[in-house]
Amino acid sequence: MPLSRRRFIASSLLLPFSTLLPRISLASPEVGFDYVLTAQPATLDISPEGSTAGFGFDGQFPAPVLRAKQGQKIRIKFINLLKEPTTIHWHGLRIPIEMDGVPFLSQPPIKSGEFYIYEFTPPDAGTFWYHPHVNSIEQLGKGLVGAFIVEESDNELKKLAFDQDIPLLLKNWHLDDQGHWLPFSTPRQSARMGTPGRIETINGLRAPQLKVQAGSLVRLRFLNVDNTVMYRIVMPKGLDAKVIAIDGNAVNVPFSLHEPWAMGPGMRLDIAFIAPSKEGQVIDIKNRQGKLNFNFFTLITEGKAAQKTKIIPTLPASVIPVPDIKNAQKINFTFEWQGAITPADKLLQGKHDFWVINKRAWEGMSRDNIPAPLVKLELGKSYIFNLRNVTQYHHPIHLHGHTWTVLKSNKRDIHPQGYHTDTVLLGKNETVQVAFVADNPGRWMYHCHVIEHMNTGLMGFIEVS
Ligand SMILES: [Cu+2]
Repeated sequence: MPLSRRRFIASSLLLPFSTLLPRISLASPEVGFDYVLTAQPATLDISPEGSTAGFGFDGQFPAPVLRAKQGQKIRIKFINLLKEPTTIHWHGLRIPIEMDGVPFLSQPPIKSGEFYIYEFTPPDAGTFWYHPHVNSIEQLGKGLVGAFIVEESDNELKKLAFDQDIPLLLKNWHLDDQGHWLPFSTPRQSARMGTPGRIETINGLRAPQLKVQAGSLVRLRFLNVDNTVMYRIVMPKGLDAKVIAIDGNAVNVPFSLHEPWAMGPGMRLDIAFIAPSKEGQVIDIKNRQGKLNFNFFTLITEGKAAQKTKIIPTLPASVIPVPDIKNAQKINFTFEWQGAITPADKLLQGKHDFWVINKRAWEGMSRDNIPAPLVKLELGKSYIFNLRNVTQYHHPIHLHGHTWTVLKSNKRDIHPQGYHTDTVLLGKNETVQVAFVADNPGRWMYHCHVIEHMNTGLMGFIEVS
């Protein structure tokens, strides 16, 4: 496996911490794959007073950080060692429908003991992630979430000259202090903001202290892999930190964060900064909850700064197709609440439809029963989606297989103008306009990434042909 080996060496130079090391999967000595990956039961050490039987990719949390190269094919043999069917969806990647990992729509569910070969060429460099699209509440909730990094070309990487590249998986676990699972979902909460977990972690650690080299150029890749929780990232004043990418896509001009940055489930944020040049400096990264900032994790500088002065680079420009705004067809989508909360405080059992897209709740699907798409789009044409949230709750709306250009909102200025995303966060009563070229043929899931909302109606698919 020459490719994996090379990747391992290159990456380990960037990541000096054992908890952050990408682990190359070697479940079996197979040739011809960049990764061999399993989903399997795992023992999780998240709670302070006891461990937990959960799930893990390769039986571990955090999951292996998978690294691909922009424009280069990657082959992953994925083996299902769970006792139930699963798949992997590669969130944010513009890849063919057969590789999208949605059961029935893009592939048969992978049964227990079976494998599936995922093989694709990622067109965009950036921070993406991977997770099942089967029994999502439990499979994601119990630990099947991981970072998928598409690296820039070697030439570009050299120019960017990051000294450290640190993926940060943000996840809130439905666990008590003794390690017992708590309900992932209750009807009462599903019909509102969703059911939050109790234990907050970064890469599976509670309020960790991470070391960074003094004076080094650091790339932090925040990934909200939680089922429910919204994070608002606050960078410390006095640190020269800049946003270089939003939801996996490079921004044209890196910018400083003056306000907390809201990240709903599924969203990502890349921040670059130059670490203070003195040893032992403490950098607190905070999460805003309500009106207060809480410590999320701490970076501590170590070692001696190199002589050379660093600058924060701009990532290579996005290659997302540019929509033809003037001739684009406009389509309205209204995300709405439709009541019917019975029984109010019992565990979620049976099917509840609390949410609708254009008056329709997702009915679920099987091999022999695939519902109609929300809309059919013409391959190659440009579209403007008018995303209307007429509820009192936030919804991070995610489209598979395509990347949107964000045009405007009725509530806020869009900054940066025309940024790209696969998951747009709609605030309460907010309407956001996004545009894109429907250039990827297939049936693409289109849903809220608050998993409970998606499970209780806020899901559908679009067909591009
Ligand atoms: Cu939602």
